Amino acid sequence: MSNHFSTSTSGLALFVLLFCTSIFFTCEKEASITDSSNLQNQDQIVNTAEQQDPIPEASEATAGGCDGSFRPVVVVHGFLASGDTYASQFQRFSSNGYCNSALRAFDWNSTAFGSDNSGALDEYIDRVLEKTGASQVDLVGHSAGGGLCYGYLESSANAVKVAHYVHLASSSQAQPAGPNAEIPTLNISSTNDETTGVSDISGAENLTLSGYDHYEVATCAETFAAMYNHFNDEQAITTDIVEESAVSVCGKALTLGENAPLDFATVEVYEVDPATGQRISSQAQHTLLTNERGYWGPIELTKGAPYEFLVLSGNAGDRPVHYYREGFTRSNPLVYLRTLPPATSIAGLLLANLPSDDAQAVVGLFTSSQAVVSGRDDLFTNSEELSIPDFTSADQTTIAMFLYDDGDGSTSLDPDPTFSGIQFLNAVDMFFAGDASQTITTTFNGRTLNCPAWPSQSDGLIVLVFD
Ligand SMILES: [Ca+2]
Repeated sequence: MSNHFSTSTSGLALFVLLFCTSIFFTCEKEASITDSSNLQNQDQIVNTAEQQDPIPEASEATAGGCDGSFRPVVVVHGFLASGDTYASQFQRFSSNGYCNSALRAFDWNSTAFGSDNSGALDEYIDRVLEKTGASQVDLVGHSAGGGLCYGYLESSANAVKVAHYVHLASSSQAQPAGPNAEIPTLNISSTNDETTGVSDISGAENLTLSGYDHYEVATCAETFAAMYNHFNDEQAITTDIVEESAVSVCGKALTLGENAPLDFATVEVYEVDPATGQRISSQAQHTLLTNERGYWGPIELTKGAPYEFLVLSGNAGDRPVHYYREGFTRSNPLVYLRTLPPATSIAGLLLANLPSDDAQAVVGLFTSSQAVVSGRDDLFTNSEELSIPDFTSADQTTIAMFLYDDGDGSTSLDPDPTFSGIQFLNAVDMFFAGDASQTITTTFNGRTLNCPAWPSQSDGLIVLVFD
């Protein structure tokens, strides 16, 4: 099993847009596309008040609007991940003038081993081409997503739709992509990638980074600069995620691992007190309904303020999930909210041990642009260090950790053996009394997220996301 896991990873996030001065939100304009950057039909939003407000003027970087002449970019995530792996890169592309409508994330079920997702990817690319009017896209695959893309591009009928390809932290290949090696291919890997290691593609442009983990190969600024140059034959203006004066976000609700969209789920959005994670108002700032493809938003948020996103699937037996996010400084179209998959799925089996018990709170920690690596990163929850070799050795490439108690009401920090040998996920014994008036404090590399200790049966799960 570990071999399967090793070719696929990643995960997280992307972002949004907004800077177009004349377009309200690219998100909803593309709602009919199945991808991650498009959004739902406006009439499915419960609270539509914010839609009547004009989007504020864009920031300096995007003032004057985006440039619709860029070729669309389609990104493909890896194992256990989702399109939001590319949130930071989408924000960098938009910081360089790309329209959000040209930035597209394909979500697929990376846990269904043996399934062929090429057909779904092809359908997706066709829809992007139709929607944007472009004749070709630029394609990016990370980890297992790289394998998917390479297989997809073996067909000439598919290859003609792709102008350039970027292969991130994925397997070595014999030649550039396309049946005749005709697609200009950029292969990026890292000497510090403990999952796939350094790869090589003869005849391609090979870029070997150092210092970056498996996940960072997809999310780092160096990779962005190389991708931009590969697509456009010129240097990017900036590799920064340029702040905007006003931010809007949109995203998707879906199950972890399977990426099954949650249709007609309710998403309540609360601004929270940075010091406690408590809601500033008991009234949600936005109450949204996801569309049939799981998309929600866009909504305007207070720049820099932390937020809680409460996801209520509406399905019997599903528990609420309370997402806590750091403040947004730039619009983000890839705010993904994952819920637990059914116990019948692979990911669901792994997560079936998560307690449902009002005596305790259950916490998931997600670092969206990197792994947590012992010796390099610092991760603490309620003053307990979690960035220790047992949970976060470099070879585990830990991007998500679950914290819960085995039932004895005390913290032992023992790992849950269910997760041993599985990359990217880990679980550690910690006890948090289920009391929403109490605060759980988590610090990652100097950044802090606070949240209430929601009782896990009545109020569900807590997920903290560090950008
Ligand atoms: Ca315990």
